Amino acid sequence: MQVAVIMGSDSDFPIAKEVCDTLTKFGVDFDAHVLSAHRTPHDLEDYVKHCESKGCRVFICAAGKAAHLSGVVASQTLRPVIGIPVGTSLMGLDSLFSTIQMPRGVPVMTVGIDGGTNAALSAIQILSLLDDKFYVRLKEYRAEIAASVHKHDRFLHEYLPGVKRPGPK
Ligand code: RP5
Repeated sequence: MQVAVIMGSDSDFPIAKEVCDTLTKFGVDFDAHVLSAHRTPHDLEDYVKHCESKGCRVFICAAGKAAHLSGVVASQTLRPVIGIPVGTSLMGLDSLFSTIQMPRGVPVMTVGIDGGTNAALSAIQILSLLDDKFYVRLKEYRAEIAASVHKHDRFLHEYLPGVKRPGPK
């Protein structure tokens, strides 16, 4: 297992699914579970130990509200932990602050609110340090997203022929 994906509740699944879909697309070997820092603390601890024994390189944790999941996982491993604040309530600001504001010494790398895809990509960037295959796939992905922007730009100008393309004045 290269990456462990943990969500604090099944209600976080839409965001965790983004993570899992992206990891699948890049051919990452991962495992995913619903485990709560508050509701199943002992199971969470056991699972982090299990992941370490399986050689897990990166943890991705998605949680909302008083989002302590990433921080609790980070307290139990030296592997990088990527936190996703889920926008469950208060526009996600409660989750964002709970995830990002870690005490000195126990970092959590935090992506934007509901940033499932970017969390997966960050994990893949970490894995690319160990395996060039992921570096190559990331390069292809950047080319794909640039092509998609160009396609939409062409569409806009076909749809609105009067709109001038930005260019030198
Ligand atoms: C957090 O509380 C979970 O990560 C979830 O985002 C939020 C709400 O959980 P549920 O009440 O939907 O189970 O622990």
